[in-house]
Amino acid sequence: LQETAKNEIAAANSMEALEKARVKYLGKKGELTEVLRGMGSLSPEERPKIGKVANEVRETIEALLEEAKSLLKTKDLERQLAAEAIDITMPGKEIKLGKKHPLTQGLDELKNIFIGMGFKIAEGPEVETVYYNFDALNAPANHPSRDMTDTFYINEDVILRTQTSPVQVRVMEKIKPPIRIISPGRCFRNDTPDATHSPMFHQLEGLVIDKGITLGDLKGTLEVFAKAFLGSHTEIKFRPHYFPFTEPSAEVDASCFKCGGDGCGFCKGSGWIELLGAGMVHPNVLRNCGIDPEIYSGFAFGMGIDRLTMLKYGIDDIRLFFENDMRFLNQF
Ligand code: FA5
Repeated sequence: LQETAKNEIAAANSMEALEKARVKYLGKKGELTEVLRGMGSLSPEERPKIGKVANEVRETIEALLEEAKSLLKTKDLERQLAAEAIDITMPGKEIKLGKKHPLTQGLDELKNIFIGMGFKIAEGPEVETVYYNFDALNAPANHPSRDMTDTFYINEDVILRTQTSPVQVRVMEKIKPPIRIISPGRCFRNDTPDATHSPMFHQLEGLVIDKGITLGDLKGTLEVFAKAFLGSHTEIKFRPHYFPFTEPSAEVDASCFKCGGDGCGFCKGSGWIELLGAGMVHPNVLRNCGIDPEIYSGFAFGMGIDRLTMLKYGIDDIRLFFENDMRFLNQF
C-alpha cells in the first residue's frame, strides 16, 4: 500500500491530483482507513502490531503528501515569476510632458500683474441671470446685446454670461468698499467664428471702488498694466465710447509694441492697438448694489484674454486656441 501510494503521489503534477491521492488512501473511505477499521476483527496479539504498522504507513503517506505539496507550490511560484519577468533590455517608452495652454500662460501673466497691484481674484457663474448680466448693469431694455442673435438664452431669465461684468454686481452686493478685484472667466456670445471671434472666449474684469476714486486712478492703473504687459515704452490713450454701466466710458488703446507707435503692418499703420473697454462705474449700478454714489466712486475695465494673448504671442487666429493641435500648442 505504502509503495503504490508513494508512486501515485510522486506522479501527481497538480494540487487536484494530490488531493485525489489523499482521499484515496487517507479519506473516510480510503484504503488505509479501511485497514484501520478492520482492526476490530483481529486477535488481541495481532492488533498492536498491525496498528503500529498502519500508523507508520499513515505518517509516511502524510509526510509524502506534505512534501509533494510544498514542491508543487514552489514550482507554481517559479512559473509565475518567469511569466512576470521584466525584460530590462527592452528599449524604454518616451514620456510626454504636458505644459500650460497658451491661454493659461496669458492669463497667469495678467493675473500676476494685477495681484502685484493689490487686486484680489473674484469669481462668478458662467450660467448667469438676465438681471446680473444686463438689468443690474444699467443696460436699457432694448439694448441690442440682449437680442437672441447676440446672447445664448437658457430660458427667459437665464443666459450664458456675455461678459464678466456681472461679477462686479455680485461682488458689490457682498463686500463693502474699499473693493479692488479682478475676475477672469469664460464668456459666451452668439458670434460667428472667425479669426478674432469665438462663441466662447475669455474676459478679465477689473473693479475698484472707494472714496475719492477718479478717472486719474483708472488711467494710472491701466498705464502700469500696459507697460508691464507690453513693454516699458508702451503709451496708452483713451477713446470715448459707450457702455451702459460706466460713465464716462472709453476704449483704451496701447501704442503698438512692434513699431513703437510709428505705424506698421501689425497695427495697420495706425501706431495703436485696441486693448480693452473701461470707465467710471455708473451711479445707477452703484445704487443697484446698495452703494451710495454720493460717498463712493470707482472704475471698471474689461479685456479679452484671448485677444491679448494673441497680441502678445503673435497668434493670428483665435480658433487655434481651441483646436488642440499639438503642433500649435507645443510652440508655447
Ligand atoms: C465688454 O464686454 C464690457 N463688459 C467691457 C467693460 C468692462 C467695459 C468694464 C467697461 C467696464 P466688449 O463687448 O467690447 O466689452 O468686449 C470686451 C472684449 O471682449 C473685446 O475687446 C474682445 O477682446 C473680447 N470679445 C468680445 N467678443 C468676443 C468674441 N466673440 N471672441 C473673442 N473675444 C471677444
